[in-house]
Amino acid sequence: MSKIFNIEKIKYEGPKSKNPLAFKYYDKDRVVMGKKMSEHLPFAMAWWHNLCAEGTDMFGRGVANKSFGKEYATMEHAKAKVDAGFEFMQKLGIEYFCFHDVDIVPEADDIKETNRRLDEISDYILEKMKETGIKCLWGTANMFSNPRFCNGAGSSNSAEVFAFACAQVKKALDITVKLGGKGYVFWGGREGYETLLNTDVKFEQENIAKLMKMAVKYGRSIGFTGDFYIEPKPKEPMKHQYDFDAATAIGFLRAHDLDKDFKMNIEANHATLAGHTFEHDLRISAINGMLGSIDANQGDYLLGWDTDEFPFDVYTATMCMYEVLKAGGLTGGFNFDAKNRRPSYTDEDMFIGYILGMDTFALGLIKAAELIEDGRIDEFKKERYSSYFNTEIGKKILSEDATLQEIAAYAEALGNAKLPGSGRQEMLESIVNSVLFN
Ligand code: XUL
Ligand code: CO
Repeated sequence: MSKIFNIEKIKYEGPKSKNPLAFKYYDKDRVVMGKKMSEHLPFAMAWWHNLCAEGTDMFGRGVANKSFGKEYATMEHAKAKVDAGFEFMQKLGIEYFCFHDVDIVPEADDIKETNRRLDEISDYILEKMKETGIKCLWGTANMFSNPRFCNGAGSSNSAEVFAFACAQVKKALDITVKLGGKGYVFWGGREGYETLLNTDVKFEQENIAKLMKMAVKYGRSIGFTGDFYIEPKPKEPMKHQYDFDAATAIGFLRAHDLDKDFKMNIEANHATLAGHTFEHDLRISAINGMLGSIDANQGDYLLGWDTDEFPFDVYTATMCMYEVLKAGGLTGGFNFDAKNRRPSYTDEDMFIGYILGMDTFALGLIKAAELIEDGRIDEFKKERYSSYFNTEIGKKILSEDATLQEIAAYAEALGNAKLPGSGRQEMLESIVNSVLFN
């Protein structure tokens, strides 16, 4: 193994360990509800945050050094990132990675040269994948950084820019297929608007659907059998983004006949920006048969933007894993779309961030399984709707031939209704606490 990071392989040492460079809960072979933790939790490294982002923000330049000993924006640097990334994943026991096209090579002025670089680097990545057994979870095209995408990609007002979006999606699909990626993501980075005064929403949405349809057709023609994903986000960078949340994205996919090829990639911090909980968007995806993959991170309730923090909140991770277990698992995985805080700029911090994230989800998995095995929440929920199954009027309502008049006549004959059973929210919350902190 190369030696870019002066850090040993991270081991499981158990909850009592005080070693910051050890897992406290993620014990990959531990069996939970009949499956190994590593099977429940296919973790992925996000190329962009981990190997590219240096902590630049609106007020200051980077603090972390991600040169890995090479000159930035060169192919030597791109290869050093591959070396660093694979060493990092091996040392943490992470089996997957996710990438944007421009995370893996510096973008050239001419797209033909960018594509040549992508061919070169993907050969190099493929070698590393064969050597290590590490796989690609999903790929995507970054269609939000280049100034040409200032008005969006598929939603751009410029037909020429739309053509460049097609070229990028085509190449990103080629590379994803070459690397055996399980999925392909569309995060509509600038697919939205700043003001309705200059925007034809219907036209823009139809064009996005057109781009996605062409991508599906092309992807299937080159042998991509995985899922396409929409990653909903309500705002940032645009004031309003079209893939606002899971419900909106699912409606869009159905309206454009794309729902057979697409699923959701739900990001925790995007759900909270939309005014939902993470588990809400997971549930909405799951009940529509569209829970595909997860971008595992967390936001900050005091800040109104996408802070992409490493997940630390065990309550939320437990609720997430409860949804995932109930849905029978993910077809995708858990991609840490997360970055260290700007002042945490050392190599050690990179590892500690992933250890925190992996441990938080491992703990969430253990606790969600306990909640399910405890059974009180499921039992309560079942009982709560029981009047539909154990009363005549309930059965009538659920029957195929129910009519409004007949059911209304039942209510009129009764004159008044009893209050529905108590929601017992506090009791349920107390069950969650007792399972979490037994
Ligand atoms: C941005 C975001 C992206 C997508 C991939 O908020 O989440 O990094 O995950 O384009
Ligand atoms: Co994301």
